[in-house]
Amino acid sequence: MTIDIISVVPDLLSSPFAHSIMKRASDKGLLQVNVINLREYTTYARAQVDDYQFGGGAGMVLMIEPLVNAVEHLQKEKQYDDVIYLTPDGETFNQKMANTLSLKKNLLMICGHYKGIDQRFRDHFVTKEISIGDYVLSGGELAAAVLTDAIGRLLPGVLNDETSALTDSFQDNLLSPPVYTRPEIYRGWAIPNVLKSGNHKLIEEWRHEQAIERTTLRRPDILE
Ligand code: 6GU
Repeated sequence: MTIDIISVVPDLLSSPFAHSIMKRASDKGLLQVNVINLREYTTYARAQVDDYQFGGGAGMVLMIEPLVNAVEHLQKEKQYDDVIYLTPDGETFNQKMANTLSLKKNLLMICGHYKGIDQRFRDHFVTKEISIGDYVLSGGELAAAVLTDAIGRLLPGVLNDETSALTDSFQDNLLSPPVYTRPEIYRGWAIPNVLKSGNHKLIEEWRHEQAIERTTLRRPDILE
């Protein structure tokens, strides 16, 4: 899968995919992330990509022309399944959307900045608008990194243990149960006995109960 990300601050996206699971995904050739600098696609002087908004008001708006230049240039190489604009007024991202997007071949993400982007680009080029939550970030880059991570780790072969994405929180509308590792007792705090029982059926039952209890307490809204 490829994810292309258009940004005016491409440096913000140099590190998130260079480590850990995202690095493994790209080393294995399962996920290719390309960050595109919008300023390379402007014809305006001094690499200008934004301007004041018509009608007045504070804040700059990304101009349509550099965005279209960039998208149409990229579209010569590949066809995108979706052109995603990251914006606080988009649909709130969740695990189900990550699952759906992980089945696509080529995604293009557009990061806005300042007051956003010219509405005509949204009307004519964007196919999905996504937010990562009800708060405002200074740009779409961190949101694009969040989506790319959530999608990338779902690609077959990215995680070592293929079952581990299936047991994630949210994957079955339940939060994950507690987990423990060595030492067995720390400062007198012991791990639950059942985890040492060797009885896999009992352990699975306990984990399921814990997941239900945790979800009931913390996120009754997602419980089916
Ligand atoms: Cl996708 N962008 C920005 N700028 N702020 C956000 C967001 C996206 N999602 C939540 N807040």
